[in-house]
Amino acid sequence: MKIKHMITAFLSVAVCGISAISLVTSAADQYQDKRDEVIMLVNEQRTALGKSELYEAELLNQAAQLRAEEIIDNFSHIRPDGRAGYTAFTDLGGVYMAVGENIAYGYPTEADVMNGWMNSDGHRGNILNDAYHAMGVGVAAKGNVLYWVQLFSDGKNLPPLYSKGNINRDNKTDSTDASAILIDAAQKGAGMSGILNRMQISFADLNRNQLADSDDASLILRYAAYAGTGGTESIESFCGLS
Ligand SMILES: [Ca+2]
Ligand SMILES: [Ca+2]
Repeated sequence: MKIKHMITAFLSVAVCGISAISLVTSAADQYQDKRDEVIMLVNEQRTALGKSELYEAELLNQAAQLRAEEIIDNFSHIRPDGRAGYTAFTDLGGVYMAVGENIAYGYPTEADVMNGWMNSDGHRGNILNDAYHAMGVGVAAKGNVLYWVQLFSDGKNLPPLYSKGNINRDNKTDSTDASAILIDAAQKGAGMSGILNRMQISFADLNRNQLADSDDASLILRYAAYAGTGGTESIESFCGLS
C-alpha cells in the first residue's frame, strides 16, 4: 500500500524533442507538465466557485521545487535549516503580502494529490484562498514515490509564466508559439499525442473552440505582425477575447 501523507500551513499573512523549437525556457524540467496540470486543477476548483484563477509564476515554481526536494528527507513545513518553508521563496528574491504552502507525498498523479488536498479543510483553504493570485508547484521523486508542493502568494511583482498566445513561457507571443501549435496539431492529426499540455492548449486557444490549431496559429501570426509594426492593442482585444 502506498503511503500518503499531507500537511498544510498558513505560513504567513503579513499584510519536446522538436529540434527547432524549445518549449522549455528554463532548465530542462521533466515535471513541467505536472506543474501545469496541478495549476489547471486548482483553477478548475476556483472557477467553479466563482473565484479568480491563479497564474503560474516561475519564481514560485523554483521555490516549490526546492521545497519538494527538501521534503523527501524532511517532511515538514520547517526546512532542514530550521526556517519556515516560505523562505525558499524569499531567498530567491520573492516578496509577498500573503504566502502559503501545501505539501504531500505518495499520491501518484496530479488528480490524486489534488483530491487529497481538496478533501482536507486546511489544504482546500489554501487552494481557494482569495488572498492568492499566483502559485507554483514542485514535484520530486524518491524511488516510485512522488513528493508534491504547492506554493501560493499574492503575486506581488511576479510575472505570469504563460499569457494568451505565449505557450513556450518566454514572455513573447510570436511565430515560435504559432509553430508549436502547428506541430501539435500535425502530430495529433497523425494519431500522435502532440507536444502541448492542457495548460498550453488553454493559452493557445485564441478563438475559444477548445482546440489549438491552425486558426489559432494564424491569429498569433497576425497579432505578432500587428504588434511588430507598433500596434498597441492587447492580444485579447485584438482577437476579440475582451
Ligand atoms: Ca512565446
Ligand atoms: Ca482554437
